Amino acid sequence: MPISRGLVVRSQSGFYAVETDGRVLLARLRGRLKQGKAKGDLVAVGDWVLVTEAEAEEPRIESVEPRRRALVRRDPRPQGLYEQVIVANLDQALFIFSCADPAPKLHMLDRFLVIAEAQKFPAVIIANKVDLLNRPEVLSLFGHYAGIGYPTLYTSAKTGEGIQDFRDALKGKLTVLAGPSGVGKSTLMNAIQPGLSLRVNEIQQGSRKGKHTTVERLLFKLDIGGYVADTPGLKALALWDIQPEELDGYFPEMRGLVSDCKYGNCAHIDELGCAIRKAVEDGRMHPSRYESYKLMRLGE
Ligand SMILES: Nc1nc2c(ncn2[C@@H]2O[C@H](COP(=O)(O)OP(=O)(O)O)[C@@H](O)[C@H]2O)c(=O)[nH]1
Ligand SMILES: [Mg+2]
Ligand SMILES: [Zn+2]
Repeated sequence: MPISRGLVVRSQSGFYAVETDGRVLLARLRGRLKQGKAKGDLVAVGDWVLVTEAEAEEPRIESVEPRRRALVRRDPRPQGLYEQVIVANLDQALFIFSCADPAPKLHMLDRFLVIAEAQKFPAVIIANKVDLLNRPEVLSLFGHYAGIGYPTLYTSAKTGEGIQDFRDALKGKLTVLAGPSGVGKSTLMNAIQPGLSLRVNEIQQGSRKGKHTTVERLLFKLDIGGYVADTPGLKALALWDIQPEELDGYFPEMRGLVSDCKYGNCAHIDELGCAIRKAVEDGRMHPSRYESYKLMRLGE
């Protein structure tokens, strides 16, 4: 019985498209893999699997390789907490915002960055539409992120500025793209690969929390090598499985400072002797980042 190793590039309703040696097999999960009470998705896009092809039977996924990491969403269900795997083995997230038109919602970006920290994958920031502002204006919006440690690319899909860097950032990697609508995600992707029709993470208004729908998940193959995940609804990840007390650990620029706070359980909101507040006052933490922290900490 032929057996091959492949990458899951699409999943929908129990069927998985597995790319292997230039072929794509439409496979289902071998029954025995499903035994026991599942605490999470057994297979997801980005997983490496072994598939067998028996005659007169549809291809079967026999086993799934351990994941290096995954973008997950914890879903409360009647039978307990269930871990949805949105993308397995992702290498990075690219968070795309525009400098203007629409103006960047940096608090949303900061939420995304917290998710990346909590789920332990690297994040890259794309500041698109740099053609609409002058350089000092652009840097006043995004300039502080590089200092925190987030690589920041400045691009214009209109003038072509930074497109080569954008391409290099995607090359050979499995990337999740996210960003509000209208910032230029489709235009940027088209600039590096014409015809690529992404639905990508349009941030839907309103929460879909609790609603369990079977969504199709896709990986787009890039001609330059690598994949881009087209996964709607990143916002639904939200922050609800992050404890308020651990939030300061997901702001890299706060991590080294919290031990200097006067009180061990400091929330860094209005406590006396708070090292974070002091850092904001003397310019070591950006006020906008601190504002984002407070909003998240207070559950807003
Ligand atoms: N000035 C300018 N406009 C851009 C740029 N990139 C995209 N746009 C325009 O912004 C609008 C939204 O772009 P689109 O790619 O559809 O955004 P998406 O919703 O994020 O996919 C379109 O009218 C694009 O032509 C850019 O770098 N500069
Ligand atoms: Mg689009
Ligand atoms: Zn403090």
